Amino acid sequence: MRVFLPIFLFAAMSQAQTPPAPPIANIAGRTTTSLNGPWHIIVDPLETGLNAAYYRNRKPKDKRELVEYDFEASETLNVPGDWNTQKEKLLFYEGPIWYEKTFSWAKHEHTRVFAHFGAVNYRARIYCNGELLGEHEGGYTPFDFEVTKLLHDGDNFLMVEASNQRRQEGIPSLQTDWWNYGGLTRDVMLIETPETFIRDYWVQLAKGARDQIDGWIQLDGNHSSEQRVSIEIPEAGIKASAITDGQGRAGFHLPAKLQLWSTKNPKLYDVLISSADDAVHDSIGFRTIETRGSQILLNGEPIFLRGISLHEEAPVRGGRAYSADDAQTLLGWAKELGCNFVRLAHYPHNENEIRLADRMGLLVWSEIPVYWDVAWKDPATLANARAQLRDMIARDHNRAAVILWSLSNETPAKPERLAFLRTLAEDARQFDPTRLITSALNSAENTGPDQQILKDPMGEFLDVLGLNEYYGWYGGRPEDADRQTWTIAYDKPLVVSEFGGGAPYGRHGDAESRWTEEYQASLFVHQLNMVNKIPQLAGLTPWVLMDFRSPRRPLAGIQDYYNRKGLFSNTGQRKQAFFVLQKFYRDMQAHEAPAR
Ligand code: GCB
Repeated sequence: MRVFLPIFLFAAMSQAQTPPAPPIANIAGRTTTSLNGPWHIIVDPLETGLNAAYYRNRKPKDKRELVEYDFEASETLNVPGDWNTQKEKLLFYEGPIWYEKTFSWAKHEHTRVFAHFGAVNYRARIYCNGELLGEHEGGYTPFDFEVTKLLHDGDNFLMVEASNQRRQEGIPSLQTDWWNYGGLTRDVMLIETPETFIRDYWVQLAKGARDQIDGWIQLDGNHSSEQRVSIEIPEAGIKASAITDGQGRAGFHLPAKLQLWSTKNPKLYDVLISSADDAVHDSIGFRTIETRGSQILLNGEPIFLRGISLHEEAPVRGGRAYSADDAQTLLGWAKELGCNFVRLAHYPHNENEIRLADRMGLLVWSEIPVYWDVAWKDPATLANARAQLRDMIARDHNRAAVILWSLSNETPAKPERLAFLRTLAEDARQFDPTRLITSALNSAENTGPDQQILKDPMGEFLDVLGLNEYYGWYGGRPEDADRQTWTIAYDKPLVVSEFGGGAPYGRHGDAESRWTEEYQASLFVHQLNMVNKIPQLAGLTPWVLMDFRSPRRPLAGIQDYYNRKGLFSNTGQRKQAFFVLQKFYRDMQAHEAPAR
């Protein structure tokens, strides 16, 4: 009799595997072969597949042999894409699904090949031609595994056991107010590189300087000899080279006369990074971002962040967004609203979206899913959060649009949470000394009738404070917001990172009746009136651009498993509150200095 291994295997194996290195930068600038499209799948709620070694992808050798799976005959799912919205039976599914893709390959001399995954939610165990490549934890960051030695000419197969099982120790942990979309949610491809290739590079203005580029280039491969690497920005007349050290790394400091990237003029330069064997093009913008007291300065000038929060939820089609078209619709709506800023809640969104923000001149707040309560005392949880932060920053550290790295959202005021988040802040500063660090806080306290104070100790080590408050929805009445006063205990910029209320599109009534467009619009009017009086206010990202699926929102006929706080419905209709915020932003722009 076969003994069934317990489902803890995923966790046990996780400890034995080292997490992959930071992802290869700028996949769009590489030689790639897409593995998108249909993948065969087996839904495996009991984790039978590991014990039965599905990863071998076997066929019976003769008519007597028992093999109880057959990928070739199995149903398919489209990649990229969550599984929940592709098959009705999987809408609420949480557990493992095995994915298999057969592809043909012709080997080239002196190249290396990596299997690249834009994101797999939440844990992935990856196999190539039956061999385990490794594991990855975290549903929103890219990763790659080398497959050079495992590929052969002809047919090969990749296999992924993807599991969206929630775990107490996970990042996020057990509770979220968004759908736990599982699967291979972003692009999958093979990346072919020279034997020694440019893995990553940093080309940005030095902190606070408008005429100096600071940067580095990191090679992967043979580091034993010094190698010449170069950076060229033809349009700015920049051409420089440097020699790598024993770790394959070269740094450079270059004087530069550049047209700065701004929200009004999102200028991007063609940048060419090259080494003896490799060359990568990128489009990079140059700008500075700093704070002075309670102001945020873009290129040395104060800027008010006219923003909106959004989930990575596909408009109209539904499910996890991933495409350039999805990004165009969502960010197009933000622009129409009058935004110069978006808060990409609550996890790193896909690269299409960040690249589009770069081109559209939309500033970005990017966040890791340290959401509500997590296992603060568990070292593995901290290591996982640190890896997600590292990889979020690694993927987007050359994007001018990104100005804020957010470490967390609404974490409870427990002493153990502070050490955890302080470590993340230190990491973020080390990975990226130029951008600002924030977190969405919700620990304001009442100090008297109609008086609140935000003095969360995290404020000590953040550059910008985020404040989520739901006056008029989870407590208080919208019209009473006008009387509320807020004190912020730090002389730092404040972004009110959430407020809002729910209303299905087309549900009308008086402004005192919940779940009506009128109530939501009135809440916006009073909220804007209230927050506009906070002296430190430097930006807003109300909750939320579009209605999104959430298992926490079952109210029949109204929510139907959607969080209805969107200014847009999930099918793209504008609610009354959209026009309230649009007017507020338009009036603000009318009074703004022209150069921003
Ligand atoms: C919050 C959370 C957000 C929720 C929102 C709500 O404070 O940060 O993820 O979706 O409130 O609608 O309650």
